Amino acid sequence: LSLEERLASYVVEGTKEGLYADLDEALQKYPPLDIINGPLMKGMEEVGRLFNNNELIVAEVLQSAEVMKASVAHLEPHMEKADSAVKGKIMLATVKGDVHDIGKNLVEIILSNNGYKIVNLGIKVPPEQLIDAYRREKPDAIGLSGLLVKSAQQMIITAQDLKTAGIDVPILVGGAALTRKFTKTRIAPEYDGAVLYAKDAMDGLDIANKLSD
Ligand code: B1M
Repeated sequence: LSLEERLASYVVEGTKEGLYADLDEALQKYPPLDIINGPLMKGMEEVGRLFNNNELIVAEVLQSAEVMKASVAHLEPHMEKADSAVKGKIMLATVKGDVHDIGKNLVEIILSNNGYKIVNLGIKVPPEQLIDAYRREKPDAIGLSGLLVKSAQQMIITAQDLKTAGIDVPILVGGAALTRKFTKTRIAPEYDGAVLYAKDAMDGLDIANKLSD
């Protein structure tokens, strides 16, 4: 197998045997984010496909997620860091009912490496918790992540609850079940502030930078 194929296969197989040596080799050729967005994400897509076809069980997908997390942690120190002043404070959460956090945590790494102070509220965060944390932390923006189809619906509810609580800072939304169109036609109308869709973590950074300019 080529290096790229091996990297994808660690994720698919859920094994770390040889992973770190191959990640170090890949770092000689590619920037860390390209390794994540390329071979590692390709592995995750395959995991998603196999899971969908009932060829993998949740326990196996958890091992794949573990490999993805370990890889991101290994690559993180090699990522470019802007030593700029703090550009703003962003609160991140995976919405109520959803446990997927690899994408959200990647967003945290990218934003915090680029001058943002991040308050990461974790997973399955109900609107009430988000509102309490908003009042405590006073962030400049709120980032919501969700991968399940029902999480897209949950984002509508969350936006409504935030609005009712009088909150109108920009909301950044991302995750596999969302689209730009859904964000614009279904979530944004329920909220007083801006609701912006990010297709990936880098897009999230671009949007945050535009907001803070
Ligand atoms: Co789950 N899962 N999962 N899963 N899982 C999906 C999402 C699924 C598509 C798999 C499938 O069936 N093909 C499917 C969803 C179906 C649907 O609703 N459409 C699914 C399902 C069904 C489930 C369960 C219901 C399974 C079950 O129990 N029967 C269950 C849900 C439990 C719950 O949430 N209540 C479940 C559980 C799990 C595990 C716990 C085993 C594990 C998660 C572990 C973890 O996160 N700690 C898991 C995994 C790993 C996946 C897949 C395979 C991979 C997700 C991932 O981490 N990708 C996934 C299939 C897939 O996506 N191919 C799947 C890598 C990550 C970097 O990408 O999170 O998309 P992603 O983030 C991207 C962008 O979306 C974006 O940036 C990132 C890239 O830069 N982004 C943002 C994300 N959030 C953002 C926020 C932003 C900006 C950008 O700003 C705030």
